Amino acid sequence: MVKRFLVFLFAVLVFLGCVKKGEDVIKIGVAGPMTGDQAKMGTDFKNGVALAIEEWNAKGGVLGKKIVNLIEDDQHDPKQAVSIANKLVNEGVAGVIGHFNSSCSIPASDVYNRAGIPMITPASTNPQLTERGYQGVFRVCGRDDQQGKVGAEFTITQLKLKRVAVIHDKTTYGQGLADEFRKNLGDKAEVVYYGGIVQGDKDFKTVLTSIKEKKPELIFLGGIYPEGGLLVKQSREIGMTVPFMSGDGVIDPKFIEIAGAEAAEGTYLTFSPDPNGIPTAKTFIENYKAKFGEIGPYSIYAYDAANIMLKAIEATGTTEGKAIMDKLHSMEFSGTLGNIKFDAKGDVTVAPYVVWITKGGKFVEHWKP
Ligand code: ABU
Repeated sequence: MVKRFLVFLFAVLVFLGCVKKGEDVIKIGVAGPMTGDQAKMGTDFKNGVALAIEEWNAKGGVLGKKIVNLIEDDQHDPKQAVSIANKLVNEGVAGVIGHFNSSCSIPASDVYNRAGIPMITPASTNPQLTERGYQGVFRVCGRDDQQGKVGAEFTITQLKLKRVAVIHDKTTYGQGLADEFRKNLGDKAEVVYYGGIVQGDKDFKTVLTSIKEKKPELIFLGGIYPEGGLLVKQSREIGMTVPFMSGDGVIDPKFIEIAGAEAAEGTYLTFSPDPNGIPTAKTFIENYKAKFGEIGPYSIYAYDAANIMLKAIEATGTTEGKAIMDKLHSMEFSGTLGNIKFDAKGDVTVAPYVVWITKGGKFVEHWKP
């Protein structure tokens, strides 16, 4: 009698939507800085993944199930990244697209690895992420040992500069990229200043004055656009006119907005080639613009990462983590950015970094090694 009552009660609860009858959706986690001064990057991730999921759901979802995205904010804080990684694992995600910052992706990947859940970061470029032998960690972007080399090569062979100041923001990404840039200069240029700044600081005039005294011919920053924009603005304010160079962490219109178009004019950065010149990216760009406005630098990477994860789930026929990871390692994916294949570490086999320049308030592709 009691048993029959419990069966009846369960059926009523299912009917009322209080209890889910098995998993009727496939959950994909989206993690990045959704609030704070780097929120533009998190928003680009969120939008890119949302567009991919909307397209899949319009075709019936994957494995006959609707796909839902669970968006979590790591506030570009490593501790918060671990906390939301645990939350996503507990919510039963089949895979994660994220995080943005290498300093978040690395500790969060420990959590996903323990749980057997694959992650694909659209943007974390620190080499260490894929150097720890985790089978389920992937990135669709390149690595800082690749982009640091291109930045140094440009400085030596194109700008022909001999005295360089190197600054970083003391993060895994910022310091790592600064070190790769410095290493690749070798003995071809002298590093006349090397030092760190603190993320979130607003006044860099003291450090810039020390740098100015060393008479560098170029300032290189390993860091993100909020500090990059301020450094450029304030270096011009104290009368420094030398070129400024950075990496992919500053390629966002916010950098130019913070620096001011005049101060940002002629600044260099390394990033992958302009998607506007890639025929396979055309439809994505049109659809994204219609829905969200201008694409951000990593919107397209988030879109490709989500599609790759979903294609791997579809091809595997399951949401079992190990099977998806094996599929991610063995498949070749045709993405909007071209064909993507992962190597044994989870890195892309091709990462074509180029140098961009800021001209007339816009980023323009400038030099290809
Ligand atoms: N790669 C740009 C910034 C994100 C990161 O790697 O920390």
